[in-house]
Amino acid sequence: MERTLAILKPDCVGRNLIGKVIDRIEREGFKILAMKMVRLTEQTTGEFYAVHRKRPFYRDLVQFMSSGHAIPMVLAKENAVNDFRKLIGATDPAEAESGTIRHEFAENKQNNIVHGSDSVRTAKSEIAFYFSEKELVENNPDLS
Ligand code: IDP
Ligand code: MG
Repeated sequence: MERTLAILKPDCVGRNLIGKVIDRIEREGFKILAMKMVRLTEQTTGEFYAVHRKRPFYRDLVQFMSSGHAIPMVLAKENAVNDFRKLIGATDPAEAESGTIRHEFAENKQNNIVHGSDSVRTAKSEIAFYFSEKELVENNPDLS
């Protein structure tokens, strides 16, 4: 079963939207393999988003992602990576299709509720960034 990394961002947690967003995720058929609540440091978010370090929005993004608690989770489903990107919608909620999580809940291009890996390769490294093998395999012997 394909896996992807999702993160409920600090705006999602701060606006009490955790349950609503997880409901959407589960209704689309994703299985949550692992999940935890974390308060990320600027150092950690900076590393996670290192691919964007030359972009003008990088500093603000790093500050935003470390401004409150966030919830990384590992999701499993056939075509999990692409299906989750479809479910969350475009980066900018103004461009996200109706029915997508960002269209429904996001305030702006930065505060856009949720992260989703953009390829199977990225998903592998992003999952390893937040979760150990122990958390993934020992908790899910039948799903490993
Ligand atoms: P994605 O989350 O849809 O994959 P990326 O281009 O990978 O979008 O950007 C990572 C995150 O950086 C976005 O989810 C958003 O929070 C923030 N971001 C991207 N582009 C902008 C921008 O133009 N202005 C402000 N924030 C941005
Ligand atoms: Mg991205």
